Amino acid sequence: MGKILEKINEQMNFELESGYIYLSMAAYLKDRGFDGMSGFMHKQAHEEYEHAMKMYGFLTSVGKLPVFESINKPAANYKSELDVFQQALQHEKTVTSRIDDLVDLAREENDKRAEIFLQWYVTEQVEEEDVFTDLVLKLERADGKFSALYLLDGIIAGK
Ligand code: OFO
Repeated sequence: MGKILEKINEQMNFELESGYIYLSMAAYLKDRGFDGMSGFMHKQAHEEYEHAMKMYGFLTSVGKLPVFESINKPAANYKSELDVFQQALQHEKTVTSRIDDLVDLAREENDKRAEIFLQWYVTEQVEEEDVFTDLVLKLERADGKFSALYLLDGIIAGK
């Protein structure tokens, strides 16, 4: 019996943890008065929940019981709005490398259903990294100036 289903279960928990981190970031941004950025992070948190539920659905459909683990406490404070988005980008890079490892393992174990299932996540991660990279760049250019940050808050609200 291969390890891939165990590892997808682990990733399901990590997706939930990602959502928890983004919720904490949303709370920080709301506290700082950036409702647009906060709403964006709420949306990301919801997406992470959906990513986890897709895995939940896959596991149940192949006869593997999904097991939920404890979720680590996320950071409550950040240095700045830029810091939040830089950390989120870093986090997405971690997710990408974890998904890549899962694909490698599915191939190693010649589990085609898992490999095909994981393709969706490979594509999704390209989009996620692209979105966060763009926002980090914009925030770097804002250089902590409130007028620019408020302008960006409106732009990010629409994403
Ligand atoms: Fe599910 O990690 Fe972001 O996307």
